[in-house]
Amino acid sequence: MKSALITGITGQDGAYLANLLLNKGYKVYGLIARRTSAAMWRLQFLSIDNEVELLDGDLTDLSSLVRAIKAAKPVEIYNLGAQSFVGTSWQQTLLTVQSAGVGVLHILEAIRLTDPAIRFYQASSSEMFGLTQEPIQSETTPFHPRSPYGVAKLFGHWMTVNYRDSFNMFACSGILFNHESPIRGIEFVTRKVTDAVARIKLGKQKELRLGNVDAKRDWGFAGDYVEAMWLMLQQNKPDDYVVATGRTTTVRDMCKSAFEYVGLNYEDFVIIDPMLYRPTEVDTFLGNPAKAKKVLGWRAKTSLKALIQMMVDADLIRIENEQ
Ligand code: NDP
Ligand code: GDR
Repeated sequence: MKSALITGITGQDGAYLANLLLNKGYKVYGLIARRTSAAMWRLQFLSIDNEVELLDGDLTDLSSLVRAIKAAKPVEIYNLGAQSFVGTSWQQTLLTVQSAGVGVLHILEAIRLTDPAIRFYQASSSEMFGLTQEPIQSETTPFHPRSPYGVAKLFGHWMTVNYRDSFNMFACSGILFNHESPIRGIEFVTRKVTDAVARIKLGKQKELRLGNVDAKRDWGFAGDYVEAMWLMLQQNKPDDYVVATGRTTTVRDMCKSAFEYVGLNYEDFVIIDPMLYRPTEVDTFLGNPAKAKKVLGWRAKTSLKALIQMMVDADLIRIENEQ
């Protein structure tokens, strides 16, 4: 049985990827920094909390990574762990850089010290493109990150490329655009909206405060995107891939469609709060997934409308059960 190790297994993508790998017959190990038992809610949502093996460790602690790799003996490592909320990266900047940036170097070093044949996936981000001049971003688009998070991710991306070139490691970087799901963190805008829509519909909330609703993002479904991660590690050679839908939508239109789904008009509830604007913003992201389609045979299967409806439905059930 093949083993895989996932960092960030308690996060959105970690839970979906663990589910995918279990269904493919892998033994799945997850690195977990034991902070609180509440961290297990996503694995519980997918009913796999008892099927994965958890190993203590943190991306800022190199020796814990070496120990985890020795225990799991993985053929593949998926590095999904990071402080991933862009907004927080201006407040907890060093922490973000340590997990999303230097943490990547730690795990690459841990692989180099233990078993350099392990195949490695790095969770890179469209945030690395930032202020790029190209209206549609692909693997060849120049980077110009706009947030400390984006800068940290770019360090991790280049370290991944460098370890591939320097040590012939099978290291891939997936440059993923925004992807969401019913287990998306509540701080991200899609889930903030779908949770609020459900609460407003059920009479438990009166308004929704948002920041820059003119920002445009290329949103897909996390369940689709973890398949691309796995596919990258099944190829004959390591490479970098953009993973996106190829469509972009404003926060405003995403929000409008969530309210419309439950028969409400967003304009009656949304309040624009300048305090929620970021120090620097990226107006538009739009990815070109042509390479992933051609080489990996991957495409985004879930439309934004279907995704938002799935999230609203899940939040309605969750909030009703709270009562
Ligand atoms: P989440 O924020 O949902 O999950 C992040 C995970 O990382 C959590 O399990 C968290 O653990 C863990 N983590 C945080 N700090 C550390 C650390 N120092 N050591 C070990 N683990 C740590 O993120 P997503 O699942 O949405 O994203 C997965 C990865 O993909 C992240 O690296 C993110 O930056 C990147 N990404 C995400 C995109 C998206 O749209 N979702 C797009 C592009 C890239 P805990 O819960 O205990 O804090
Ligand atoms: P993002 O996602 O920063 O793109 O990073 P987020 O959902 O936080 O923001 C998307 C856009 O919505 C605007 N916005 C708001 N955002 C939040 N969170 N809350 C609000 O109230 C609000 N109002 C407007 C933001 O300004 C932004 O333009 C996500 C993360 O998953 C990263 O880890 C990942 O790398 C990138 O996607 C790709």
